[in-house]
Amino acid sequence: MSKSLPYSVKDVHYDNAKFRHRSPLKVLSQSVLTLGTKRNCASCSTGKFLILILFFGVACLMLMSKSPNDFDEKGKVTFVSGLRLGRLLRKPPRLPPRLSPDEGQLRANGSNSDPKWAVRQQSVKDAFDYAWSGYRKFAMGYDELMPISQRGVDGLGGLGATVVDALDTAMIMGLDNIVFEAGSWVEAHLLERISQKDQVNLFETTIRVLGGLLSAYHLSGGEQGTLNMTHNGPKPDIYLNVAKDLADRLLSAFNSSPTSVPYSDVILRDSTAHPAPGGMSSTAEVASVQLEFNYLSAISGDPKYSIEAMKVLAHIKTLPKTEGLVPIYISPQSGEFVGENIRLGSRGDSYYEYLIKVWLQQGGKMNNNFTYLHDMYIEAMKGVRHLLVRKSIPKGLVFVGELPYGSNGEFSPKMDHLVCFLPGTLALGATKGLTKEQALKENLLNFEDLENLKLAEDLAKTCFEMYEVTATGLAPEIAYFHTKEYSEDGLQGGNTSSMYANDIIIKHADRHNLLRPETVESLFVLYRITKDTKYRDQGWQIFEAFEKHTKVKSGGYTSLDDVTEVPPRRRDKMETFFLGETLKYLYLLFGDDSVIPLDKFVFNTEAHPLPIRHT
Ligand code: DMJ
Repeated sequence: MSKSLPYSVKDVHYDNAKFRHRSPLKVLSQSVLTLGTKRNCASCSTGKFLILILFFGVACLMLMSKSPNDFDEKGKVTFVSGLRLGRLLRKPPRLPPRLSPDEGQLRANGSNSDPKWAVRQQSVKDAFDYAWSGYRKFAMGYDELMPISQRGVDGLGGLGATVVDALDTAMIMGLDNIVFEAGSWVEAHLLERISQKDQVNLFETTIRVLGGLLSAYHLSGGEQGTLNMTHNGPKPDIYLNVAKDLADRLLSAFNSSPTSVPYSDVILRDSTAHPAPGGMSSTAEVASVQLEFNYLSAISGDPKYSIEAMKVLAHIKTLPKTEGLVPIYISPQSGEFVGENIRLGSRGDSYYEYLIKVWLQQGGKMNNNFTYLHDMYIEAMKGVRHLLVRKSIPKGLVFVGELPYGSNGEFSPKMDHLVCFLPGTLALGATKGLTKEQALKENLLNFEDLENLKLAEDLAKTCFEMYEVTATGLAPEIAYFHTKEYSEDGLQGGNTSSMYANDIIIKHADRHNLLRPETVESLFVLYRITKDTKYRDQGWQIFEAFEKHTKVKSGGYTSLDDVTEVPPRRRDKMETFFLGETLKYLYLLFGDDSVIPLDKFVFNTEAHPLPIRHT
């Protein structure tokens, strides 16, 4: 194992001492001391006289001056000198760190007013329209479009997953015709499908179909029309009824298991459930259904969904962990983690995402029933910084690796594209959806938050470079990073003109791109939080690469086999998350911050926004 210093020690750029506020009393006593030591004057009579005058003046100020804060509860001004003295002696609050120079610049740019972003946002909307038209033409009602073969395929159990995943994106984009088509399909077919279909995966069905229905409910005016982004398609209650029917069947995954860890698969038609073939459930899967089940309980008035889902997190809280990090498998039979494989890529990722998002969903307060989730998240992120974060050579990209054999085994410098959700989650967890500027101004960021925010920005850069480094400008599914301990002869990032070509290693088996959203998701969150327009520029570059290499002439967009060659070999699949997530995040990235604000909504792991409960 590498002996290099952990990220948190090596890369702290925040010197908290420089933000510390000094009290007037401290200033005075320090001045006296300085006077005494430097000029040896305190013993002479003039010196003593000056000090006396100084003390007298300060005492007068304390007794006589008043400020707008000196009001009692009834609005009367108070003149209790003890209070003022107390205030002077009290440990002063830490002043917000000074903004980095580029932030002043960012404000001056007024990036939201630049019309080019409206034009770019329209291009994303056109791309969504194009993707939907291809799907509707060749695959309406199937889970996914195979754009090259021009037909549909049911890869997710046959619930028309693209229709439901795409629905709220169409609402957000104001594409009323698509809302009408997708909504009408849901109303006409989905209940029947749910009652007839066989096996589905609990997690995939929850995040894509249930999550999509719940967002559609909210955005179409559910909850007494608190928000209504569309006037087309069915009434909100239609979505709610379908969601309840689906969730009632999915609950069998929880009820059939002997522990609070649910089985991974459900047979919809008879509401039975069983474990995955190997017997294990994925940690990310069982811990990433809570946002959806909680919201369903809130709007249906039936607590059973939330109760079952939250039992999983309460149970995981009691299990042993490695600095907050958990193995990627968990047994529904024993309720214990299985194996030692720790990673933030597949099967691990959204466990960490939901810890902080469920806490935020429940109002983001300390000292309530959900605080344990925040604590678990903070501990896990410390663990990530200590055990999983390294820098590549020669150019020093910060990346998150894996511990396939636990913390005593060898470190693997492998990073799935899936890990690129992490920059966004880290930034969100740090500011709780406020802008960085606002959070700094209000002195809301503690040391952990600042470290996590810094890591978020570093990792977002790495995720972007995973695109920038290839010949197509699109990221591979998995990248390895060149370190002192690890290199692979004959393999590098693909594009020799990139300054990171030697830092990033792309193996032959990992060169595909599935139109995944994680990097643009993080660019969107980081843009909203930092207001740094570089995230928009990067998002635009990625969008252009999708347009250039994945658009299919006859309709839709396709996954690729190899991002390192031009033209790239193509696969024949348009994943549902391209419409549900990738294009939604790009659209929001180029648009106005007031649309789905991050302090009022949490996005589930499939990018379906659910409102935060403000109680
Ligand atoms: C999505 O289905 C979800 O984001 C999930 O959490 C992981 N990956 C895919 C998209 O890449």
